Amino acid sequence: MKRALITGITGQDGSYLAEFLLHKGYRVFGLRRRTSTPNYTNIEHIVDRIEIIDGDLSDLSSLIRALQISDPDEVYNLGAQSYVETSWPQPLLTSELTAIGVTNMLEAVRLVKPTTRFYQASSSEMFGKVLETPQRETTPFYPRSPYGVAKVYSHWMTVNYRESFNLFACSGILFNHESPRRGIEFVTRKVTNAVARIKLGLQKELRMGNLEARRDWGFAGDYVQAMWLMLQQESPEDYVIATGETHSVRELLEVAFSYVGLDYRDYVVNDERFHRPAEVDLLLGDSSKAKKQLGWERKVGFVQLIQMMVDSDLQHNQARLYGTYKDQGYDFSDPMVAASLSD
Ligand code: NDP
Ligand code: GDR
Repeated sequence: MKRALITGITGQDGSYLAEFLLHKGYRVFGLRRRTSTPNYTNIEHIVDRIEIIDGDLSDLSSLIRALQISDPDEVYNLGAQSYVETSWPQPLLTSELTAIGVTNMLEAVRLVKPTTRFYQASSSEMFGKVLETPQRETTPFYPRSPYGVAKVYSHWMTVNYRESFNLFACSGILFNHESPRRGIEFVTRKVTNAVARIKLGLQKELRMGNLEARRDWGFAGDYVQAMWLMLQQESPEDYVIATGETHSVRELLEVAFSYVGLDYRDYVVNDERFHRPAEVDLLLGDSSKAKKQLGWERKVGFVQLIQMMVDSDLQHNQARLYGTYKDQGYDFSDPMVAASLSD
């Protein structure tokens, strides 16, 4: 039985990857940082099948301990301060976790078990102000946020540990990938959640930033398979993982609102607070290397992805609404009540 240690297990990708590895028969260990209230929403359905180890990317000794306990064949380093917008007001924390945290993890692997295969979650944000379109493995980096800068550092540290210490270390340069488990502040989930709430009468408007930014959006469930494939190769390399399609935030709004029969122009309000000090205008990835060498291809398309997320947010918000009505004493066994609330 192969053993894997995942950092960022409670996040979007960590939860999909854990499911994927369990399905492959792995023994899965997950590093989680202590929080005052447990944050297991994404993993509650599998938490009894994974082994949780307390630790923090900023604490090398806790990572060494996690490596000793899990004794992994593969480490997937997904933990990070991953929200680009937060990286401006909190640049030092972002550097501490998203940059130095990776060196801590690489050091822990080198010191405890250097034969471990290591995956680093690199990002299309490293391309930033793009110097070539579509972006591929050889496109130069020009990050546009403290987050992007931190990811460039950690990307090159991973390459450096591969070349200096002969670690089997790979960086996956993943373009935006989303799912119903996406954090609520990221643009896709912010939109699909608002669409559901507006449809259900829980929200009146949606305040947004730059609608012209373009992203290459894929489904997280497809992308975690690519992470695993990278660690199954004969030699460690870096790969771009993307759909090869780009859409604007405005197109995202059109798809999400029209799915429930609404026009986004009736609800969206421009709000300066959501405009960034420096923007990444256009991302479009070329993942032909991954297709050729890993045999990887995305399965879920853009419209299908957004509709899946709207459906899921409708369900969540409806359940919450029903809960509220229940607390107020509504009788759901009465078909008239159920029908009036489900419209
Ligand atoms: P999430 O924000 O959903 O998850 C981040 C995870 O990191 C959470 O489990 C979080 O724990 C954990 N974490 C944060 N700080 C620490 C810390 N100090 N010590 C240990 N764990 C910590 O991100 P995603 O799942 O979307 O992304 C996974 C990785 O991939 C990240 O590194 C991200 O930067 C990168 N990436 C993501 C892309 C995307 O489109 N999703 C694209 C390219 C790269 P907690 O729950 O406690 O906050
Ligand atoms: P991004 O994702 O910064 O690409 O980073 P995000 O969804 O936050 O933004 C995408 C684009 O949408 C524009 N935008 C808004 N964004 C947010 N969050 N809220 C808004 O109201 C809004 N209005 C417009 C943004 O300006 C931006 O252009 C994600 C993260 O997962 C990173 O960790 C990862 O590395 C990259 O994707 C690839």
